[in-house]
Amino acid sequence: MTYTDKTHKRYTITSALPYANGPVHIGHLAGVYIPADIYARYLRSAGEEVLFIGGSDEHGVPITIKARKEGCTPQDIVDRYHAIIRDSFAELGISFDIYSRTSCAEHHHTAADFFTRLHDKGSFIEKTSQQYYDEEAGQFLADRYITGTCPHCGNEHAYGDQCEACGTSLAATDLINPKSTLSGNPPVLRETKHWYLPLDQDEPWLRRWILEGHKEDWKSNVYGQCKSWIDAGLQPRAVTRDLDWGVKVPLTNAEGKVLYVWFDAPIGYISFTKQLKGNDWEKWWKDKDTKLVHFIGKDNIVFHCIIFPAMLHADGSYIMPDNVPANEFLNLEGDKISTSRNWAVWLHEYLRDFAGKQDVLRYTLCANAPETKDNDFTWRDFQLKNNSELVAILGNFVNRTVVLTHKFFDGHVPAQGELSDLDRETLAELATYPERIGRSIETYRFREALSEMMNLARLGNKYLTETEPWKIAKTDLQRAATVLNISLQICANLAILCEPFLPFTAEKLRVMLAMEQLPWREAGKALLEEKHSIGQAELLFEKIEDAAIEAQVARLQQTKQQNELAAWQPAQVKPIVSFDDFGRVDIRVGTVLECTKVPKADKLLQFKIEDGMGTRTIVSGIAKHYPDPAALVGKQVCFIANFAPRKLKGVESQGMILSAEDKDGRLVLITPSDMVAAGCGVG
Ligand code: B3M
Ligand code: ZN
Repeated sequence: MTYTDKTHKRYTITSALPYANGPVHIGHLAGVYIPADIYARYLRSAGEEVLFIGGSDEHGVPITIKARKEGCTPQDIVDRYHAIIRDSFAELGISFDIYSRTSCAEHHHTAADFFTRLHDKGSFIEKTSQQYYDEEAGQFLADRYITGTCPHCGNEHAYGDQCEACGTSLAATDLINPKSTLSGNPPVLRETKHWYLPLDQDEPWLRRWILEGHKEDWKSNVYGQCKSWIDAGLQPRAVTRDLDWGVKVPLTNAEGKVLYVWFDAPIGYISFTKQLKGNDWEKWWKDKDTKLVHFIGKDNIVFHCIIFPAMLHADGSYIMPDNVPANEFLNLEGDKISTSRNWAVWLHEYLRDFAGKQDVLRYTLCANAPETKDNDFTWRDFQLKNNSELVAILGNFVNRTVVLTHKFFDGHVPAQGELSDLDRETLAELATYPERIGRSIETYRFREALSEMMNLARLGNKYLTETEPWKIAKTDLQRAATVLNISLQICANLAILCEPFLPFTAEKLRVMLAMEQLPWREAGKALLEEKHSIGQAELLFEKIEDAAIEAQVARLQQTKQQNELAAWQPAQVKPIVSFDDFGRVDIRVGTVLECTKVPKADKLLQFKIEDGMGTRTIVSGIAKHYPDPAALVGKQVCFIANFAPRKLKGVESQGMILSAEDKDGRLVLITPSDMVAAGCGVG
């Protein structure tokens, strides 16, 4: 039973298949998996027939590039990351009915058969064209094997299939100054044959289906992207590639060719259904009474709204997605999440550092989900959401109710006596929540749904504060009984209504209240019978201390520094100087006789140097880098002997000591590699 949709019998829910070239991070979770899981859990609770599909995308150039970098096979890469991704999803409670992978045999068959069917129907055009080839690597340069400047936005690191800066999908030949990522060389053009989906022919029905049919119910970001694609005029799109990793093109004249990863990956949704449902798979994909919903990030919109539907349409026997609730992007501490710069919170690391706190992450990411615009995750906000919402509102309400029930009624649900106006109003308000939350979820407004759920806990807290059962129990135990009965009913309702968002908390609540898992339709009313005996109070959430947050912030700080160092480039070379000009600078070696800090100057060291003719004093700004100046005594340094003397903090400096400035700003003294006579020249 749902509130907004009476026409569908069952729901096929897909979530984008993450590339198995790295672990998943909070951006993936907030954008795709948390909302999809909330939707699936809610519909199951509402008694609907649900199939929730996930799996790893194990083909494509991102995988082969990673394998090449690490000197292992693509299979090694996908085996490693598939396991990490699958296990971390399971630990976070993402309730897939199946989590499979596109390198498995069933998927290869299904994708190859799909291609063959379209090929036999004449749905493709075959075209020979000139494509980029790397002569040194001996290979065609598909997709990410080629980079260059985006002709639309000028981004110099656009890929052969897409510019990530402006989101435009590209053909490799569109790139300005193309370069092979294999050899770094400019590529040459070579002839090769490929199969194309003639998307230009799909325009009329796509216009009717999306632009006329889904103006109201698709999110405006999704609708807008589709409209600009269609309005710009769709082009035929190659669905094969010259690569050796992927699903082999099932034709005899196609040696060395595989299906384009974006052709085979969405078919994964279908092949995984087959793995799970056997012969019964078709109703999930072909019955008009099935509602198909794709959860994705905004960079996948064109593939799920135009290309995959065009493939399904060409086959002719499939249903179309009813909705594609794509999210925008989540940033981390104000910066774009980036796998290559390690600017991310990785799920498997979170689960290690915050063991048992899955629901805190689920809560924070849903509350901050980038539903209508890009959004930011910060560790401080994560701490605040835990401490002042989960602990202070939801946890506190449940804890007070359960503890008081034990204290005054021996852990038994007390009887509801005569109701006051406040009781009646509170119960009436409680009754409105299941529909309020349900409608928000059904219309993909998960943040709103979550905040409604918390409003019910707020209602409970307010009710306790106004009725003060801990005081009243001393004079009017019957009144306290009514209040705690109503509070317990709110707790029991929360156990149902928080489950899609916070499944681990829902489970704890059920144990605490000694209740079964009840369906959504039961919510809104009294659920616990008088005299029912509840379990012991247990804290639903614990405070997160500053130290835990500071450790995470420090790790990110360190990552930022590492990235800055990695991006470091030496300064430009200064204008040419002549031999004579250089000869005017008199550089010599001296031996350090004394070295001390200059009082009241935290940057300066004062050296007494033996220069072969006598001694001289030189002041140098390297104190921060040499905290133990006495240790320099006896070392040899290079200095400019004819540097104009100058006063520093009252000390006359008679020369300049040479040091190198490292890329992190650290100063290192220049020392001859062997002892030499003090005063000898350097040149
Ligand atoms: N692997 C792209 C991505 O992770 C891709 C999604 C496939 S869904 C069929 O952004
Ligand atoms: Zn661009």
